[in-house]
Amino acid sequence: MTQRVAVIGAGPSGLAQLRAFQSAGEATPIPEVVCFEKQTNWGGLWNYSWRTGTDEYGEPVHGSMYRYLWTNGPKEGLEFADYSFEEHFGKQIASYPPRAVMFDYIEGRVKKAGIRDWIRFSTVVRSVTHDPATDQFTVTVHDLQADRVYSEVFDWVVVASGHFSTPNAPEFPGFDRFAGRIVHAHDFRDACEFTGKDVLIVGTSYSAEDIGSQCWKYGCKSVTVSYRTAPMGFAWPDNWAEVPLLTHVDGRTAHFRDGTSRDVDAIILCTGYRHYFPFLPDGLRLKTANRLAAADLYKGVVYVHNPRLIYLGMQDQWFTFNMFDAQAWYARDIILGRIAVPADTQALLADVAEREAREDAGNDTKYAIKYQGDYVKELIAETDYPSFDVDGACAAFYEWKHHKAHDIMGFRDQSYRSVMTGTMAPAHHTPWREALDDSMETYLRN
Ligand code: FAD
Ligand code: NA7
Repeated sequence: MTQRVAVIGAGPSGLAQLRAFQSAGEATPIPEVVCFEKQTNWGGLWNYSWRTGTDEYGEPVHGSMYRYLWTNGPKEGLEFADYSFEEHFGKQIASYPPRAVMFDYIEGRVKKAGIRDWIRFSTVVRSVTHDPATDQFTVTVHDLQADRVYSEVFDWVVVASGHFSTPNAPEFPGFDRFAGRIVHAHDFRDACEFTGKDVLIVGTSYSAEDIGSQCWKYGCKSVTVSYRTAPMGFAWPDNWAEVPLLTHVDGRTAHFRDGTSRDVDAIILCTGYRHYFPFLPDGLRLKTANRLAAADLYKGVVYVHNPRLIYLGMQDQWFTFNMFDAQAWYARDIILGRIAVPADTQALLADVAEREAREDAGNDTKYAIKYQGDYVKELIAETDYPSFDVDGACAAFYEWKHHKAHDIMGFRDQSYRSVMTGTMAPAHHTPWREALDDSMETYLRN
């Protein structure tokens, strides 16, 4: 009987899985692949929604992306090896595309592959159970449009539901009486809401940096960033400050660990996200921190406690789309029986322990980028995913880090060379700080 594979989520990771099977299917029989996607369209986080809180069906809104978002790293680090930007746009484009441009690119590859009808949209996975007797999974879903709950049986389950969607939202004393808006990055949509305002940001990672920069670009009065561990330390504009951790708020006044205080109009919690899988029981649910060597995943993809359960894209990410591809091709070849997974759980756990130790051995960004680059190389060496110059992609990331250190509000004006086609990206027609219109039409007008 044909094997059945359930893929949960049609974001970049889930779509990579579909594309991996479709490409193998040109030459060999493949399992029946069914992808369940709770949103009405594909693209995952790149499928922008104005909604926050709950969606039209009462489901938690998945989207964490906001208007005016441009990629926070160069596109040359994430390019698909089987579908270049030049193939999609008919020309090379600048290096930091806005979200709509990226969505178009993601969509272009899967439209070409013709796999849309493998996906059941507006269908949320409610539960997955595993029967040890048959070694099969029962996946129960809710077709939100038809308002129908049903179950189907699968031989493999691929969890590609993302992990930057459920907020980690700490509370600080006085929040319940704060005289302004408190919002987590997950619900941030339009920086213009903060024009003319004094904004406090808690957190110092990518969301803090980018949401603060957006607020600055669209005319907020000031940005104060509160750090728990260390400041970001960039050469920020004059109306920025980095201060120690928030201790409490009193009315509109925010107080910090060093005894200083400031009046602020709004607080944006850029405090990260949680790996959250409400549809998985204890025995199948991944529990990991946001790190490069995710816990309990052999080769970063196979769940060690049940090797027929695959997780994609669960790592913290330097590499994204082409890493998800590397994982998806690898998972596909396990499912097709081309790659063997050791039967011994101890061997799987040893693989995880080795990855964790190697990650922990480094303490700088360059090490982390190379670490993840090596991981991508390791996986693509074992499949027919088109090989590419991963070291060249790492070099683009190193340059990007350098450009950020040099000019945090200007790094997006830089260009890099594609490791897929060898062409240099053109300079964008407008400096990022002056480019207020993030539409695809405007961006591509080079
Ligand atoms: P997601 O994109 O999150 O997709 C998961 C999909 O699963 C969604 O479509 C969701 O609806 C679906 N789903 C979830 N639960 C269920 C369920 N129970 N049933 C059915 N479907 C379900 N990466 C970059 O490379 N460059 C960037 O500039 C960049 N910027 C980012 C900015 C923000 C604000 C965030 C939050 C992330 C950013 N990322 C960026 C990283 C991002 O994680 C990846 O680019 C990518 O979107 C991850 O793909 P994914 O498919 O793993 O997850
Ligand atoms: P990250 O990268 O997980 O960073 C979370 C940040 O939040 C980090 O600076 C943490 O500080 C901080 N944090 C977490 N909990 C707290 C509490 N309780 N108090 C203060 N500060 C806290 O999440 P991001 O949203 O920035 O990035 C996620 C993805 O979105 C990323 O891939 C981007 O592409 C976009 P710490 O340094 O641990 O002290």
